[in-house]
Amino acid sequence: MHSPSTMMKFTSLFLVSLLLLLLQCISTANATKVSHDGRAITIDGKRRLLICGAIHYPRSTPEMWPDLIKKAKEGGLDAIETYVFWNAHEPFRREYDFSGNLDFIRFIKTIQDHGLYVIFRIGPYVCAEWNYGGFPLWLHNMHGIKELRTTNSVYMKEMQNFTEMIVNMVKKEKLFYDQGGPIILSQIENEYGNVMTSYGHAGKAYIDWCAKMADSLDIGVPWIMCQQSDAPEPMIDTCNGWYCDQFTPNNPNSPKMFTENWTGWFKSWGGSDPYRTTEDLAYATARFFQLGGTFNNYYMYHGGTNFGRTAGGPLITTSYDYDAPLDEYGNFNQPKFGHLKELNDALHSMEKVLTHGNVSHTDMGNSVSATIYKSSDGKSGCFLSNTNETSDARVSFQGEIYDVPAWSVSLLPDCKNEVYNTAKVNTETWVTEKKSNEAEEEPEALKWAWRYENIDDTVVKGKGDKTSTKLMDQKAANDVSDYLWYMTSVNIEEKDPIWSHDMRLRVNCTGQVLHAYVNGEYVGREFVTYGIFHYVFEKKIKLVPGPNQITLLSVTTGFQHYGPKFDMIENGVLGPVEIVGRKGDQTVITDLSSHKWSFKAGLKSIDRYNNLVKVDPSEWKTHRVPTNRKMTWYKTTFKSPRGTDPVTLDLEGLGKGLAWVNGKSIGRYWPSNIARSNNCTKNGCDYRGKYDNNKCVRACGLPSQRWYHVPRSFLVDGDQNELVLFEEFGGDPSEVNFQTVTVGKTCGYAYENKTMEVSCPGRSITGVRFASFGDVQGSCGSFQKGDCQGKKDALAVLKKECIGKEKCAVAANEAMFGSVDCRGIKKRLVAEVVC
Ligand SMILES: *[C@@H]1O[C@H](CO)[C@@H](O)[C@H](O)[C@H]1NC(C)=O
Ligand SMILES: *[C@@H]1O[C@H](CO)[C@@H](O)[C@H](O)[C@H]1NC(C)=O
Ligand SMILES: *[C@@H]1O[C@H](CO)[C@@H](O)[C@H](O)[C@H]1NC(C)=O
Ligand SMILES: *[C@@H]1O[C@H](CO)[C@@H](O)[C@H](O)[C@H]1NC(C)=O
Ligand SMILES: *[C@@H]1O[C@H](CO)[C@@H](O)[C@H](O)[C@H]1NC(C)=O
Ligand SMILES: *[C@@H]1O[C@H](CO)[C@@H](O)[C@H](O)[C@H]1NC(C)=O
Ligand SMILES: *[C@H]1O[C@H](CO)[C@@H](O)[C@H](O)[C@H]1NC(C)=O
Repeated sequence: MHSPSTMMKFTSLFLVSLLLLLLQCISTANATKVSHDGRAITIDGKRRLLICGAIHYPRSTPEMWPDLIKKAKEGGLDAIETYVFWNAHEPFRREYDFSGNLDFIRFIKTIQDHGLYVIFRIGPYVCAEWNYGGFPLWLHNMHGIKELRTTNSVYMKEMQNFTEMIVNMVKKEKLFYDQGGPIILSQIENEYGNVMTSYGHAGKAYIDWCAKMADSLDIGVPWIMCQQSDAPEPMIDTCNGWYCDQFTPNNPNSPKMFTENWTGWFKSWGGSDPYRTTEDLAYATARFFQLGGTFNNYYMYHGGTNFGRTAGGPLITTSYDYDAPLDEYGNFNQPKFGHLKELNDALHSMEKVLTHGNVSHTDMGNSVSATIYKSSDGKSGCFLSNTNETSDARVSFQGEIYDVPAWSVSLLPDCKNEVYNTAKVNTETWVTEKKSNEAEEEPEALKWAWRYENIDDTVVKGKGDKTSTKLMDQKAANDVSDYLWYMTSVNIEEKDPIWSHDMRLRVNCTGQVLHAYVNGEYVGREFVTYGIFHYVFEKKIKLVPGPNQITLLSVTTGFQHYGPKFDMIENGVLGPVEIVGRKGDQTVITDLSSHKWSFKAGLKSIDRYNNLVKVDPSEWKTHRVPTNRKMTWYKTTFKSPRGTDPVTLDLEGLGKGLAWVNGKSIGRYWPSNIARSNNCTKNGCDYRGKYDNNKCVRACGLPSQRWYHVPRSFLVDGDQNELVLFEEFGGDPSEVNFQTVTVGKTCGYAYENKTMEVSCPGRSITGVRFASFGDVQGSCGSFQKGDCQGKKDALAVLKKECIGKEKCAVAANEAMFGSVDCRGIKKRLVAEVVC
């Protein structure tokens, strides 16, 4: 007989085991918390419309992350996407770094804290305009490795080792979705489909192995492979590009996903500044969803900065702004941010019908079409698109009239009211400006100390730490520095046939910059032109009878990061290296390529981690600061600019080199590299018609990059901040100064019956330069009144409503601005205000 108490115990035991059983069932179901069908990614069994944005953690700082992510959430994103950067984490084999801005676990947790998901693209080949595509150089140099990204067992072992370690780190912190974390998708390899054929049969075998290996890691969320039209199951094939509306995944069970929707483009040394219009980016995104897409990733959402030596090659600038919705400094890039926010919000309001509804398309002629999504609960959502590049359309749809401008898409979430059109921008345009250091009333010029880099060992003595009779690919030096010295000695006598009064040194160069010295004397330098990958250096030299010391300094600005077998592309001085003698019209050539060469990587004052080596303070001189001296160090102290606006360093006047603030590398600089391209579009860029990276460019004839981001967290309060520059080419530091980046003026727009907003973040509106309600012409900075405008004085209305406020919202209607008939032309309220 059981006593009541045992009975109770029994019952509770029974209940507990029932509960455990139940929990077990649930956790089995949890194994597929994130899954997908042919329509969409599903989370907890629900189809989702997901809008993501790329933010690469090493391109900002942990102090910037919360603000960037908060803004991304405000912009209507569901998820942040990032790559993992192998060469940053494992710069030397089995020597790891996850500190500071490499603390990707902290990055993921910050995203989690803001309630967003994470798309975790491990790669570990990442492209990303990142040095060597993210591969560590030691990998390339390992015994038994020839090519990367193919069925090479040494490579595969290392790739698996790193991938597995990263996955384990993530699992340990319980960051995958089925562990309660924010990561809903992961990626293996990257855009391999673009290059696979160049690997022959091995290519397919390799990508199948990648899929198996990834799958075996058992991460509980789906894996994706972008640009991989034959992605083996269960990998999901996704699309990267300017437009993905025509993309269909290879498996009917895979949803249509746009993993890289390029929001702009990167910049190159010697190139001008490419940008992508807001209207066209919104158009590409809206078209993608109109035609069945359910997952979009804006690449980049925040581009940021290539600190240190992380920029890709051969010529990627330190700024990786990308014309993204958040600019390099983390500020809103308006109108792009606001216009996409409205689009993202409109799309989210249609989530259910877009992921469940039946689709029908109606061709309305002249490239106009209507798409209707209808779900079983009677709800519907519609798109009207006009893909004609020149002709605006006025269409009748379900009894209503709609204006659909050329190359635009309208969203009608209830199939009746147009809440959004990609070409009708209602977001203000911010014009940022740089202000000089406000720390002092009248900023004094910076006081410089200077010293030379001691290069006697290489240019005079020719002392290296490695010798060979073969010229060396700069990658063989394990990427410990931008600088690699090539040294040889040539014995020459006056009786030699080569001897003449017109002798030249000729070097076939594959690196980005070459400096040459003969017998300790500088001969000259040359650098690669944007768009051309190698050049021939040829300069007159003076030799002496007997031994002559020839020293070449090859400088990289980042190793190749993309292309078929990009990892094999050589960089540096690979020959021929020749001495060319001329006697009358006779030319005699001595080839030095297979001489005995010695090599030395790096400079004395920079260690292999790109940190500054401590030098005796007495080496720094303060008198007669030289200008136009190459291989020169400059140092100064400065006051941290007041306030919280982002800080930038104006390096106008300098040549090329590297910069550190308080010991932290802010990257390579090269303000003397001027964009020669005459491709700049006068009067702005027409958003209509297919975009590519040459279509819209600005800043022709200007330095590719004059300003360099100094994150606030690199600075200390007060005047004890230190800036150190290594000037490789020679320059004049007297104009160097720190500035803050703020919004200088803003232009607001609103079509009739909408609300115009203008704002001066952190300060107040001080003036109104232009205001009109009617058919305004021109663009921000050059507005002109049209033929018709409201009867009231728009300027006076704006001044009254806005001056003294940080933000003001004004209704664009006749009640406010007076009646006016613009005979069919859509009226707009347009204003330009000063912050
Ligand atoms: C990676 O390789 C090292 C040996 O070089 C080994 O100790 C380590 O366990 C490996 N890591 C993984 C995740 O396989
Ligand atoms: C675009 O519109 C113009 C003018 O109506 C027309 O001539 C042209 O054929 C259209 N193009 C396309 C691709 O529909
Ligand atoms: C969607 O299409 C299917 C197959 O054609 C049909 O059975 C279903 O009734 C449709 N649903 C709606 C809401 O139209
Ligand atoms: C110069 O270098 C380039 C790139 O490495 C190579 O293609 C070319 O053949 C070289 N020129 C000569 C004359 O060897
Ligand atoms: C200029 O534009 C053309 C085509 O639009 C392109 O082929 C070329 O590469 C561009 N040149 C530069 C320097 O960007
Ligand atoms: C704006 O609202 C007014 C008053 O409701 C209306 O008469 C007018 O047609 C509207 N204009 C537009 C473009 O919607
Ligand atoms: C996304 O947009 C970029 C341009 O911003 C474009 O190059 C890219 O092809 C688009 N992605 C796809 C998958 O089409």
